Amino acid sequence: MSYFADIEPVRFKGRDTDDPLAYRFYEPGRQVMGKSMAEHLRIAICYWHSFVWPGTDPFGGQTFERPWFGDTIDAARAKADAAFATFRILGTPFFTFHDRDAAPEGASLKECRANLDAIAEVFEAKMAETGVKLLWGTANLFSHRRYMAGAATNPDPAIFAYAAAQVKAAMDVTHRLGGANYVLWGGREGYETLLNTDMKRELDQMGRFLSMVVEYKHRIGFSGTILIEPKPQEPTKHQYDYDVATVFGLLQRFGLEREVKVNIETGHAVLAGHSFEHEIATAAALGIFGSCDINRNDYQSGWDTDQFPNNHPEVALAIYYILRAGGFTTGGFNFDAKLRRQSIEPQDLIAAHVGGIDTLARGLLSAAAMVEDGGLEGAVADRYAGWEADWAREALAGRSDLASLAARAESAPEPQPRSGRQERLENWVNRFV
Ligand code: XUL
Ligand code: CO
Repeated sequence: MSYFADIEPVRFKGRDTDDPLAYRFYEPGRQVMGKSMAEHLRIAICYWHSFVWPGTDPFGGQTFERPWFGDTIDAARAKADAAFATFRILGTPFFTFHDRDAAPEGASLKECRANLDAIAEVFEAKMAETGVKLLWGTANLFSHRRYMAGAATNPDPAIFAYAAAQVKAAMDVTHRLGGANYVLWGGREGYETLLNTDMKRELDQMGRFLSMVVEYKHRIGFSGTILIEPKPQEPTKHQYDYDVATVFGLLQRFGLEREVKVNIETGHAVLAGHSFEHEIATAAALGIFGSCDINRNDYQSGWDTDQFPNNHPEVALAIYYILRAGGFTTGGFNFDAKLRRQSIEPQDLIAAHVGGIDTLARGLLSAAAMVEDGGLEGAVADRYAGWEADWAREALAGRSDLASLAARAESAPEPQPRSGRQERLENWVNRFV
C-alpha cells in the first residue's frame, strides 16, 4: 500500500473550511490579473527536503522512517513513486532535484552518470503520465568530502574537473527532461579562513566555471535559464555568491550578466541582512530576476532553518515586486522548505505544503489587489515627478555637468523637503493583506 494511502488529493474548499488538508486560497484555475493562479505561482516541490532529508540535526540522527530510504537504484525508484504520489495529492505542476537526491552516487563518475540516467528514464515516464514538469535541476557539489574545500573554487584542479563532470551530467539530464532552468548554488564556493585562501584565484576559477556552464548550455541547445542562488554563508563562513548585488558584480566581471539570472531564496536574503523583497527588487532593477526558493527562517536563531512560509503579509509584498517586475518567465516558486524533525507522519508533509501553497495564493491575491489599486505605484511616481522637468531629464541624459548644475542650483530657490509618507504607505499596504 502506498505511503499516502489514506490521503485524498487536496482540493480547494474555500476560506472557511476546517479541513486541514484542503486549500483555502489556492485555486489553480482562478484568474488573477489575466493569468491563472497556477501560471502566476509556478509551484515546485523539492526532492531534497521532502524525500531525502532524514530529519537529522547537529545533535541527533534520523527521525523520519520513509519506506523509500536507501542508497540503491530500487530505493531511488520507490522514492520517485513517493515523490510523484505527493505531486498528485497536492496538484502541483513542477518539481526540482539535485543529481544525488534522485539517484545514488556510484563507485565511479561513470556509474554516477548511469544511475542518474536510469532515474531520468523513470522521471521521463512519470512526467509524461502526470504532466508534472521540471522547474530546475542542479548538481550537489557540497555534500561529499571531496568538495570540503569547494568545487569550482577548490585549490585542486582535479576537483574542479570532477565538478565539471558532475555539472555536465546534471545539465544533460535537466535538458533531457525539458527543465525550465538549471541552478547553481555554491554551498562550498567560499572560504573558512583567509589564512589558507587565494581569493583572487578562487574568484577567477569561479568565473571560468560559470562561463563553461553557459558555453555548454549553448552547445547542447538547452533553452532554459541558468540561475545562481545567492547565499551569504552556511556552510562556509564567507560565500562568494553573498547576495544578488554581489552575484551581479561577478557576472558583470565575466561578461555573463545577460546569460545568467538569480534564484532568490527567502531565508538566504534574511541571512544576508536583507528582506526577500529587497533581493527581488534588486534583481529586477539589474535585469537578472529569475526564480525563487520560497521558505522562511526563524528570526531568532540566525540559521537557515528552511521552514515552510506561513506569513502571508510578508509573502504579499514579495509577490507585489514580482508582479511589478512582470512576473515569472522560466522561474517559479520552489518550496525549498523542510518539515521540523518531529513532524514524522505522512500527513505532516502534505499539510506543510498545503499551508505554504495557501500562503502564496493568499499573498498573490493581496499583491494583485495592490497592483490593481495602483496606490503605491502612484505614490512612488509622484515622489519622483520632479525628474519629468526638461532640465532634470537633460541632467540624467548626461547633458549637464557639475558646473552647469551648480549654476542652476545657485540661482534657484532653496529646495523644499517633502514627506516620505512611510506610515501612510504602510497603512495602505495593510488594507490589502
Ligand atoms: C541551500 C539551498 C540549496 C539550493 C540548491 O541553502 O538553498 O538547497 O536551493 O542547491
Ligand atoms: Co535553495
